[in-house]
Amino acid sequence: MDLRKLSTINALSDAVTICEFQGVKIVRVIHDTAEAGISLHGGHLIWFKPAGEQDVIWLSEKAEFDTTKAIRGGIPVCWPWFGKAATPSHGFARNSQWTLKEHRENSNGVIISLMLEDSESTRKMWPHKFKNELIFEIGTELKVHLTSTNVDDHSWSYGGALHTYFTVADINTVEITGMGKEYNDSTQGGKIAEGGDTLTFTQEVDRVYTSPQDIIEINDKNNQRQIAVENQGHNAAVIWNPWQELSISMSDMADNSFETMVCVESTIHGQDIELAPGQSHTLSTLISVKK
Ligand code: TA6
Repeated sequence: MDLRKLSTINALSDAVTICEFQGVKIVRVIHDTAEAGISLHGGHLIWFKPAGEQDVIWLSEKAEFDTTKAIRGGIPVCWPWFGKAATPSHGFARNSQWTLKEHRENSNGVIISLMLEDSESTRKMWPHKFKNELIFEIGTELKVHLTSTNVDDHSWSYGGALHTYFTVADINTVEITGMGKEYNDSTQGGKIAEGGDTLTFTQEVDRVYTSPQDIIEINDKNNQRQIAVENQGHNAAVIWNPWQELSISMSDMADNSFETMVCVESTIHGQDIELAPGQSHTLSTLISVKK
């Protein structure tokens, strides 16, 4: 199913329409500068394609769309914890129904803003009141900002990630720079390790880089392009490729689909962000393509 061609159920403006797939509502953006799709289930961006460019974001051909599961690919919003720190894995935000709050557009692009607030069901998993605003700036570049606000009467802390899956032509020829040297190796129980300036892939990579530079670059040689990832409000960058064995074990990934993806994630890990009542913090990722 080509999600971009779903029939419109509601046209909100020249550039923004709502469509639906298997009960999942998708905000579809078609603008002179770019095209994008954002699932309200998970607040999850599922495609982004600047005009005249190939897709930048990877979505699994076996991604499952139902309102109970996280979507494989895109930009999962992992919140209020990263990974298996608690259940469900990567938090509940990527499995929650977000609300479309605002859409705006001009000749530079389109801004979509979504909201997620605590509810009885979130408070059962995490006993705090919060307000999350997720802003997507869609144009020749993609900017995603997740602002979390403490609306409770006590402090709380959180971790998480904008867990972006990028499309690459062939993982075997991809080089990543800017992630820094020190990392915790999640394939070795979080062992602290040190790598070189350039990361290449010959097996599963699951690393939490603890002192990334301002910009991480994915050199996608076979596509003859570089993708620059500028993260803000983070304290780590996770880089992940599951390689073959793990892909085979995952029902929502095709056996060889690891060859065309890599995750570079704007991450809050280890040291959570603590917010006093009324305080906010923003986690961002800014994505651009260079030739
Ligand atoms: O970000 C890397 C990671 O935490 C890996 O350890 C891997 O499990 C991946 O995320 C996907 O997690 P998920 O819960 O979506 O299967």
